Amino acid sequence: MNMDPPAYNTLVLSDLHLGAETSHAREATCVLKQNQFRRLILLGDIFADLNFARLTKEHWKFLGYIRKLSNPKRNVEVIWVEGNHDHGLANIMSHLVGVRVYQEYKWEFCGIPHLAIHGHQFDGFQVNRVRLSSFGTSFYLRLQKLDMKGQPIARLIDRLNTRWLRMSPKVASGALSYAHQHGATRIFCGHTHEAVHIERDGINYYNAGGWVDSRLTYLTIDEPGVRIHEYRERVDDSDSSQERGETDSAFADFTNHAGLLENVEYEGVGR
Ligand SMILES: [Mn+2]
Repeated sequence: MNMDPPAYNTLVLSDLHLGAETSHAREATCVLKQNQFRRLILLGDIFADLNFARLTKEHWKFLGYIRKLSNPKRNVEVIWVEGNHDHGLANIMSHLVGVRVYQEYKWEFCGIPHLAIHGHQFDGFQVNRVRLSSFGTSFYLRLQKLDMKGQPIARLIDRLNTRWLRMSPKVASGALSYAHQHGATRIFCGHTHEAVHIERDGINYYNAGGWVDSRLTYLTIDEPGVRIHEYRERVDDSDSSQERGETDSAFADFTNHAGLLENVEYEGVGR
């Protein structure tokens, strides 16, 4: 049909903030469909909060695709690392999309110890003042939405952006120290929504960025190394319907196609 998409060992994606109006769920689903990988790490804040009523059709489609990938026949290991926004998700996720949820995830690849952790652990503000800061985040996400509608509020957003990004070096430095303490040579975070790579004393820190800002990014890990990718829309990806009214049918699709039928299918496989 068409050429095989690039095959990676691991793909890392974070901060999709499903349920937020600024979430680029459709684009994230495209990335998963257009690439091949043996392991997928959802590195936290995939949900903006646990209010499922806010999920749109595209948001359910993303979850449906995760569920599909977690089918053992696919031979993809799907790992969900909890963030500050999807904190407390473990039970729901393991049932809803059939993936395991971790606080942090350690693995080895090419003899290199890897560690994935969302990153809010290294942001003093978040840890000490959880409620205030999650309010701050939803406020920030709402402002971005206003910006998308072209309201004259861009200056305030710029100032908030600068503030938000100030947290990025803090998370980077906390993560690098944490990696050092825990014997990891590569550490992967999200949380800051800014994709970066920083090397310090032989330890590499990578941030996967996010899916709510103008830059949509993800990481891949392979034998040659780690790469930061920026998602760019292909012409044939576009499908602008994102109406909340379609949520019910998207939910039905999710339970029918991604859920029950596949369970029945793979129960019969081992015989
Ligand atoms: Mn976060």
